[in-house]
Amino acid sequence: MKIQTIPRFSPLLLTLPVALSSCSNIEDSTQKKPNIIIIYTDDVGYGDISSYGASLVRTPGIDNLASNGLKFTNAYATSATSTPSRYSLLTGEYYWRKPPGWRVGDLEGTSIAPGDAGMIIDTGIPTIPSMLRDAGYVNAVVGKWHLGLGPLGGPDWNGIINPGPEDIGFDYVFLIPATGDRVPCVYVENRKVVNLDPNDPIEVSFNQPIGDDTTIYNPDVTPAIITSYPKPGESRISKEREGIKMHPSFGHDQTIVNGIPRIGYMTGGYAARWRDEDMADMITEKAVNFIRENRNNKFFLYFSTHDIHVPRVPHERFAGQSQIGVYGDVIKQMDWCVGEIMNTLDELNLTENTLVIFTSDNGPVLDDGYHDGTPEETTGHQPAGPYRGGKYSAFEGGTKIPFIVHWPAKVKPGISAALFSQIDILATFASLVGHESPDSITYDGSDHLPALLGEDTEGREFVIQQNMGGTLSVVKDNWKYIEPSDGPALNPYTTPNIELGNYPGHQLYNLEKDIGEKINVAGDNSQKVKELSGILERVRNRE
Ligand code: NG6
Ligand code: CA
Repeated sequence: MKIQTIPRFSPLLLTLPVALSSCSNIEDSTQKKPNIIIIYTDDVGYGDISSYGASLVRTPGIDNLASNGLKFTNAYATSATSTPSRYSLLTGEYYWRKPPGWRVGDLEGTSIAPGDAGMIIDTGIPTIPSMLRDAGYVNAVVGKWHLGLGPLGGPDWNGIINPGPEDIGFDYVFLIPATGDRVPCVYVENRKVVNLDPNDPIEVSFNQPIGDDTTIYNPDVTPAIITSYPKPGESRISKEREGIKMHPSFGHDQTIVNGIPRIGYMTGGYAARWRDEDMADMITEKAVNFIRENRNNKFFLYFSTHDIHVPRVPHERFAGQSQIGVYGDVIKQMDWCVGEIMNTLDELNLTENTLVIFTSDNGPVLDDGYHDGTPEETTGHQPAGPYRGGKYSAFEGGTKIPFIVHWPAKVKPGISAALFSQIDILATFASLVGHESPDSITYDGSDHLPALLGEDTEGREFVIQQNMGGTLSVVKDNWKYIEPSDGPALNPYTTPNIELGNYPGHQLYNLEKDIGEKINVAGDNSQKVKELSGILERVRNRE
């Protein structure tokens, strides 16, 4: 593993006359800039963290961040699903601006990327890592990516993966390429699949079964009719036959890896396949190593956990440890990852001047395609806190997420009700590191550094949210407007079926009186409807 250890400076800085005083000024300001870590969790809801109200599962590592940092109670992801939220986080641009099919193929439109999507972020646009690289930072992404790799149709998994996160400013890259429930179930490190045996190449398809192996999960022929994944020279009776660990409830029935059926077809690459139980340890180790190796640099780490997405397969030491089943076990595991990152900072004396943001890509879901006992075992737990809906939804549960800022040198502990959106993180970081025009680095995001630091208690004027089907909502002054949509009311693939918030007429909710979005008051407030729908139209048309 090769890690860039020398910070890169922008050409502008390199051409400055090397007067001693200006040189030391630059060094001084570089010294004061914080290291930055974004811990981006998957499907963690507002109510999944004990400092946000969870009582049946404890999250001491995250609670420690909350009690010594700034806990936001009005922060939002831009979307109720992963790919759009991640795109907006890194680029400061709303993903719904992309035309349907943008680099992901025809079917998925601007929503959740399939496992063979091409690299979704244009390598020419400003991103958090490219901007920070210009400011002298060394950047790493470790964990879930889900923003496509390679050209449209996916990369050559057996070759050099190009383009990838390296082409938008990341110096060290260790990826779960898409999601834990999609093939290929392998890690990618610095443009290559880890542990790939060239004699056992990987093939991936999202259209049809491929290879000689029968990889379709068939519940009528349990444990499975799978005969795949022999290593060269091994018999065709593989480990995959040994036992099915989890049965699908919807989809997730195409290829079995590590006893777990997944979305998509895959053959080969047997030695490279991950063991889900080790995933949290694996990515934490890579993140910790990056921090250690860059202790003397300014660094940015985008640490993106698999937890608490499905399949929920905790390491053996977390299995059965919570009182709300495997859902709570993976929350505890995620909390452990956070603790390990913070312990490493403490040990290296870096905590004081490291800005850590803990947040999530979208709201929570119980059964998201596997029978893992979650709907039954989480009785009494409210994953979305007081909010309606969850992952996929236009209601608040879809995008209102935990958001904690921890930076002892600069941010006073407390609670902030400022309205904040992940769309602003790029511009806000640009401001933080002294970029000359942070507000114009992206069109959609803007500099809200004072809110991030707790100095501005109001935050942005309004927040825009996207649900799974692309329906947009806007929150302003405690009013919530959801635009009319012909989309389905419920997500049939989840149990319980999550309310998507789609409805053919206007929806308006008074969040101050009705936090659970129960009473649609659009009929009595036509002026408000006009104001908020007008904001949506203006933002949509870039006016
Ligand atoms: C859905 C999957 C769900 C999950 C989601 C992506 C089915 C029925 N559902 O299509 O299991 O993978 O995509 O989640 O296949 S996200 O958090 O990455 O957006
Ligand atoms: Ca997610």
